Amino acid sequence: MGARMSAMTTSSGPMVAMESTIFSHLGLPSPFNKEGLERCAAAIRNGGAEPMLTAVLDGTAHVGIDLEANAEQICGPARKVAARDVAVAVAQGWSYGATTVSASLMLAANAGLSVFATGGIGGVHRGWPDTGDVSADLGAIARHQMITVSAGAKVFLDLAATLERLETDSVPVLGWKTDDFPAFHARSSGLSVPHRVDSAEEVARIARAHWSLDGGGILVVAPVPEDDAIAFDELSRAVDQALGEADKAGVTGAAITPVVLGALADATDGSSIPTNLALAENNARVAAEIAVALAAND
Ligand code: PSU
Ligand code: MN
Repeated sequence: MGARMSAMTTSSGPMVAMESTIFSHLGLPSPFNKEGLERCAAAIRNGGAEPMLTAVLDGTAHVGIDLEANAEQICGPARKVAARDVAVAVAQGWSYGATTVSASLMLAANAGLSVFATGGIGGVHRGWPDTGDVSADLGAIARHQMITVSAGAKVFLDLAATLERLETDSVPVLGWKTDDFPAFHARSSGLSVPHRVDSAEEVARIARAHWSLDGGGILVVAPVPEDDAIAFDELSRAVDQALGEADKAGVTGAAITPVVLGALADATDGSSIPTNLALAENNARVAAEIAVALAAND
């Protein structure tokens, strides 16, 4: 028997896939997660595309969920579902498996979508030579023929090593109207992107060329809007503090990201949260623009 899949691909127009981890209790605290979900969905709709949230609900893998009817559950407690967990969550009938970037890409690509919006991707963790902790997000981005829009990778990662890994995996990393690799809450990490793009049409042309050569995924990195950004120095100090706390608490593996994001909110007196919402909304807006350009090219 195949996996229970539900793709609400009713429209044949432009669609943008979204992950659910960021909107669950694992991502943003209540009530900001609900606000984030509404703002991202509205940004995609206003851009002329359909938001397609991914999640495992009662053992069914969804791509496209009625957001109004299911907001309570989506913004509630969840088990984290990365690509390795999707089949288990379906087969064991998990009530709410919140999909990370890797799981969302797996499901959305399977449903025939081409564009995905998230906040910040996972990547190579600091200290990875000892722990081997490299997010499954990177492998999924490389593998699936999808365009992922993010505000760079989460800032507590080893960003230089993350870019190296993306190069090794032959992922085109495109700076959205920028030459700098963004650092999630900050507009620049001080690292350069290999390529810059200045329009959605340019991204669509690159995607078509990449896919005609059987290439995998493409990563578009969009810096957080200026008004909502945190300065890199301030952010670096907060990150060091947050990582120190996670280390003291003995957190490892998949639990690290939710714990560090929480500690980061504390270390910035909560200012990382509106920044997180603003960057997710901005990514959703950019993703919709790209989805529309891609559909026009069909
Ligand atoms: N960024 C956020 N909140 C999150 C995540 C990213 O602001 O909750 C999630 C995403 O779902 C991402 C995941 O795919 O963290 C990566 O987790 P890990 O580092 O364990 O692979
Ligand atoms: Mn990990």
